[in-house]
Amino acid sequence: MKNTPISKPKTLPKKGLSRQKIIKQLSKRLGKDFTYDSGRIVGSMCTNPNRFARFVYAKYLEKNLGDLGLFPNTAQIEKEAIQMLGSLLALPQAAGNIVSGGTEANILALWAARNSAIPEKDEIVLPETAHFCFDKAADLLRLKLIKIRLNGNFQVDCKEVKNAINQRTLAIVGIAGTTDLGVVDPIPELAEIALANNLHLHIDAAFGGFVLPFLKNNCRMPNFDFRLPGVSSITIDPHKMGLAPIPAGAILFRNAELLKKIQTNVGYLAGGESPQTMLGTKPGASAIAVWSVLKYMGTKGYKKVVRGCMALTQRFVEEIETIPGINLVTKPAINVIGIRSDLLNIFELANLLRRKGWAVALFPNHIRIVIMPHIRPIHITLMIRDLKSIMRKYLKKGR
Ligand code: 0PR
Repeated sequence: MKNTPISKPKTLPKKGLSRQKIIKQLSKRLGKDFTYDSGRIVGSMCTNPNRFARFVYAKYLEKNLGDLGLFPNTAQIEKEAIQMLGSLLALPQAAGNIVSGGTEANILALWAARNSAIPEKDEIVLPETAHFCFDKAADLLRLKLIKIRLNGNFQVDCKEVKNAINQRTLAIVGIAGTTDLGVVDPIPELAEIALANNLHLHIDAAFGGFVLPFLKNNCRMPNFDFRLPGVSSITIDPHKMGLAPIPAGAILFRNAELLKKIQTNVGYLAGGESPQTMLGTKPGASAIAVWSVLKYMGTKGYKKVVRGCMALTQRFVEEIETIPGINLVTKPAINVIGIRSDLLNIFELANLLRRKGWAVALFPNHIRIVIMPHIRPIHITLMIRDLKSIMRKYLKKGR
């Protein structure tokens, strides 16, 4: 944004330009954006979409999941994509939709929870680390967010969750892979609280959903999915670690009744009833690309990707621990790393890294690094070299 020169508003050209001219303009201008291939995007939760998924996406651009009468087979593909994601989350018969991303999925989850409860219930109990899309959801749905502080492990404090529950509580949210540090909340405990209080428990696994099931020590990790009877819905984003092209999120509900709570049946379209949720016209290509990338990668493929990211995460972490002046916020559970400093202001550190060409994410007290599949060992080597040089210079100056 900073680099965009102030220019006159553009008007629609009278005569269309040639393709060649347009492509030239686009390459010149868009070529200045960051690219995943460069390895310089080290703070984002997205990555280069899988090449085959891109091909499939481009092939089926005309498909519209807003008109199921015209595209019943696309609807079936979407359903199967949800079933495959359901099988990953221990409930192949889950109901749900491929949507535009985690934001839409989380909004749909709270919308369904609200429509399933009595009107007096309007409070959502959630960790203070919840993604800002929950603030949007609360605003849209006129819900009140009760943000709960964290325990010493950066997870939501379950005692505080219990204390916050009252007659107006509508739902609880737990996060499997927080935006800031990739932390997994104590979801089995949240599930028990939800069951005991008859509340909807929504799990935001937008990022962690495609990581946690594929970790080496996965069997030793607490469950976060539909294996826990208290879990009512889960967000999982194929356009993050699932390698699908943007836009692709998914919302999964334990049963079709929950999904029905937010469906509108459009009756006037060819082929009769067409159930829709938030969107009307909806990209079928996204759902088809998700279906394809799931089939193409299989659990074996995702395991390989996740384990590759985790090996690099481990290497990065070990290197960070040797650099004077900076520390890890906490030992990362997944491929999201928080770096903090007691010496150097974190904004300054982020700026210095940005000046060296690294696009990191900046939180109030730490820098977030996400080791996505486009990060190669050489990128780790280069980033560590720059971090060392920044800290060396700073420590020298300070003395
Ligand atoms: N839930 C969690 C846990 C998330 O981390 C995010 C996004 C969402 C929901 C919302 O997902 P959508 O952005 O798909 O609607 N987390 C990323 C973040 O805030 C989004 C992102 C991704 C931002 C790539 C920048 C970027 O380059 O970091």
